[in-house]
Amino acid sequence: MNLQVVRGTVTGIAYQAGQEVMRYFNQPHELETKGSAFDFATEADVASERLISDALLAAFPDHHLVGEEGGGRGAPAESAEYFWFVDPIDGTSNFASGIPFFSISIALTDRAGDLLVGVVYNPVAQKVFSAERGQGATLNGQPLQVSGNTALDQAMLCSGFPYDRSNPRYNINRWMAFLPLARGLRRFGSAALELCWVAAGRLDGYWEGPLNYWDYYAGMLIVQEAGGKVSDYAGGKPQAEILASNGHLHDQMLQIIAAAGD
Ligand code: 2AM
Ligand code: CA
Repeated sequence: MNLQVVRGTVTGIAYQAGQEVMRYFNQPHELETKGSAFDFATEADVASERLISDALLAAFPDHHLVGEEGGGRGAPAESAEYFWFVDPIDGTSNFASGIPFFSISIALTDRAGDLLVGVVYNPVAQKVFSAERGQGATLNGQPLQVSGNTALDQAMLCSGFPYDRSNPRYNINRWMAFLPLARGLRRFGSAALELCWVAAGRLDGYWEGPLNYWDYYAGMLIVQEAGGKVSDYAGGKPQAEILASNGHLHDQMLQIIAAAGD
């Protein structure tokens, strides 16, 4: 498979999905809750996933597709060699509130789970972030590079809070630990785009969890290909909890996370 061609195909599909999503933005929404009142999808999430999965499976019928709003399409997961992870709107809560910070996130892995291609599209700003394993990351075609910042007191950091409210302190201790140490802390509400902002050097570090594969796979490859580092909260392979940084601040951030607790 020619990953450069795949990257171009996926970029086109993400762009089309972005146009579809923008037709729904700032319109009244029907919210369909999924588990809890804070976890929901709009009709735009469903329409976007349908557009993306139809287009991806038309181009790659032998692949399996995992999507936030249903997924499970394409070749059976047991036999497929390649897997797509699709978040049709990352930042749904922003989207539903008319806040212009959300994205479309699409990643390709092989059977072993190694990331091959990642595309994140911000349809409001018309910015497409993409990466291909070993070939670097770009923003609208221009190469991306993480920041060179080595000082935490000069760092702009970012995090997020989960939908699951069963633990009311969730992530507050980490937030409190970084607050006096960093130049700034932000919470924007789209994991995929926040990872891209680490890749672009706007943010020096970002942590959040739990996240799903479709939230972070594309952004994770974009950070790595921009020269940054991505791990779980213990420095290992990311699962549900993600620490992404410019690399220089990674160990220091791991220590602070380990000491802080939830
Ligand atoms: P979503 O908008 O696609 O649902 C917000 O902090 C970011 O985290 C968004 O990327 C959101 O994705 C994701 N997110 C928030 N809570 C989550 C949870 N409990 N599980 C998975 N992803 C979550
Ligand atoms: Ca989503």
